[in-house]
Amino acid sequence: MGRAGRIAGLVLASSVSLAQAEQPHARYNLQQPVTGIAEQINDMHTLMLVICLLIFVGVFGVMFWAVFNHRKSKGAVAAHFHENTAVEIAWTVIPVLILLGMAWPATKTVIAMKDTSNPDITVKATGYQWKWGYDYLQGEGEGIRFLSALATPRDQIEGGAPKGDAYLLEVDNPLVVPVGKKIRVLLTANDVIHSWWVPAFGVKQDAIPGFIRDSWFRADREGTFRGNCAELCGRDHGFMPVVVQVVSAEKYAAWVAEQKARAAAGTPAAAPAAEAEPARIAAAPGEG
Ligand SMILES: [Cu+2]
Repeated sequence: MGRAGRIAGLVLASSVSLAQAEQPHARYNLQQPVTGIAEQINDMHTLMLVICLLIFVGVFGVMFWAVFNHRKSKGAVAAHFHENTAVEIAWTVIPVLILLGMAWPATKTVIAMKDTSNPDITVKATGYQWKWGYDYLQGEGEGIRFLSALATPRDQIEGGAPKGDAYLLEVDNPLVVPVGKKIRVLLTANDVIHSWWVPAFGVKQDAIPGFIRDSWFRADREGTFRGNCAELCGRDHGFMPVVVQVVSAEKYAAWVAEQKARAAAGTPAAAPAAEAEPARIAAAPGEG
């Protein structure tokens, strides 16, 4: 298998395991939505699928009905009509109505996705080859910074040990956020374009060097939610998962206090390499 094939295989494998991790039913559908936006995306996906199915059945139904009932062996003679105004209006107006019916909810959702105003907490996520850096810029936890890198043991990747449930979707330091709060995520990258993607939140935003983009989510329930870098960003593209831990307000406050204490003591435990220079991060060992 060539290099492209290997990359394609990795992408496929990581997205399949992403869907299956913790949610066996997600094998055949989108992941269970955890935010209002993801809920809207899920509903829209179902709506569009139903519309497509109806069009499919309608078009093929008429086609097969015509083929069977107006076949030559039955003595059917083709009708010759041109410039039938009624038909032309119908086949223009009906698709326009269908498109408007799909564009209306889609536009509403896209506008809601872009509304990053009034966040409770703002976090900057920086994509590196191949890990994520998180900076809590505003709100409870302000000042916390750490790197979040793949924690899947090398043995599992090389086939020396059985693969865990969250294979390639586990990190050393997950992003921790409180439940029910609006989290604004600012995105940028240090080297190449990455993409921060958490399907259950309905968030997928490119992280582009030299630019700041943003997105937001408000998780409805606690739990651990997983995603991947969704932009082909280099050799270890398939090895830079996104893990978000949504916890209660109390647990979050405790976590913040712990991080602050660690920072004050200078212990680089759960928040290591806060000041790590990009050059060293890019050349971090342990990959490949
Ligand atoms: Cu990436």
